[in-house]
Amino acid sequence: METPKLRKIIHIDMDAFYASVEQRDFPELRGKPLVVGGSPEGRGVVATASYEARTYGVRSAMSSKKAQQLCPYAIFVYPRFSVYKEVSRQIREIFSRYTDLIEPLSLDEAYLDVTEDKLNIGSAITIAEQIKQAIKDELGLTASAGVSINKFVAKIASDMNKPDGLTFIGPSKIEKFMEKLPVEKFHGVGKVTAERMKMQGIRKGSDLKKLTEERLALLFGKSGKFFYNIVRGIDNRAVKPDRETKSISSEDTFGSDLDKGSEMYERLLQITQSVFKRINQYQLFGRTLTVKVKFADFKQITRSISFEHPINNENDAYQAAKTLIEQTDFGGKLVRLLGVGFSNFHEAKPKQRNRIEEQKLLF
Ligand code: DCP
Ligand code: MG
Repeated sequence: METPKLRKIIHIDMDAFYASVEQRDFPELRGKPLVVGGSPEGRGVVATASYEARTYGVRSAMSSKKAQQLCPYAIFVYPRFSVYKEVSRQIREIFSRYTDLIEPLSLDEAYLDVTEDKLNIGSAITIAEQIKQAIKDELGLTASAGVSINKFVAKIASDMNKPDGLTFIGPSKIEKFMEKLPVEKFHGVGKVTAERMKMQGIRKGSDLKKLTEERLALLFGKSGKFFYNIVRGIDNRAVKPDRETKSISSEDTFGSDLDKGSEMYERLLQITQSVFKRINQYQLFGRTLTVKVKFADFKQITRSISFEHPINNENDAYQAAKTLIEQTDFGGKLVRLLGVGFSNFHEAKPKQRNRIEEQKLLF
């Protein structure tokens, strides 16, 4: 049997994205601890921090109050989303010189499949080097790249030598690499799942590898099968070009069904927070909120609500999710799964208008 051709996948992620753009455009901010988002008076949360501020422990999603305490001399600036969107468009234009198989994950990161590249360069490492150089020369910014044969490993690799890194993990190294990888680095493993895994003695890839596919499916639902394959270096997910994001959601199947109301609300809050993290990264704010609850008897209920304006903060989202979920049997029955999703993004409108304008130009 012919062995299938190995793919060449690159994951690119800009370094301290919003903060680097600010330092590029305002030279007086260079070399300084900078916080984008929030305010020194302690309102709001940090979107990102410059590497100088990170040495004090300032991180994305931290309250500005905490950031201010950790780094009293930090400079706070408001995000300029239109500029970040423009830079995002520019980096995608650079990617498109090499391949059309580009799957953006947020404004500052994307997967590229360069198994066949437009310039016949052949080496994914060389392509990653050239892309990083073009971003530096043309945009005055740095990016980190991960190169491997699948999306999962490429994404982890891009994070390994930040900033300005390039990490290649070849096929012969993948299984060993996966065995050593801590579980919290696995796709789909948040804090809660990582804790649950640790309670069962599962700390890294090699621990997951000892479990059968059935056992993993039982413990972790759909993600279980993914874990089974990925610890063996198998991730066949394709790089999907031009994916239009129609919804952003997150759900969690619990190891043991939840019976306490307080615990359910806590989980609902955690899930809402994890969805919001991605919403912030995409800068896509939805008008429609959907919650999903599956009870121990596998009965599943989804409830949606649409607002006139997009939901742009975590608190409003959580309150709305709470109200929706209280309209189900929530509280009266054991809960197996909770999910929160957003759709109906306000971005969709301008896009449609553009299309109509383009059509007008054509006729
Ligand atoms: N972002 C946000 N809220 C978060 C996380 C990120 O608004 N909780 C925004 C700001 C970041 C951008 O998304 O600049 C990209 O997110 P990354 O996770 O890639 O973080 P950075 O690019 O800032 O840093 P790194 O160098 O670690 O990639
Ligand atoms: Mg980044």
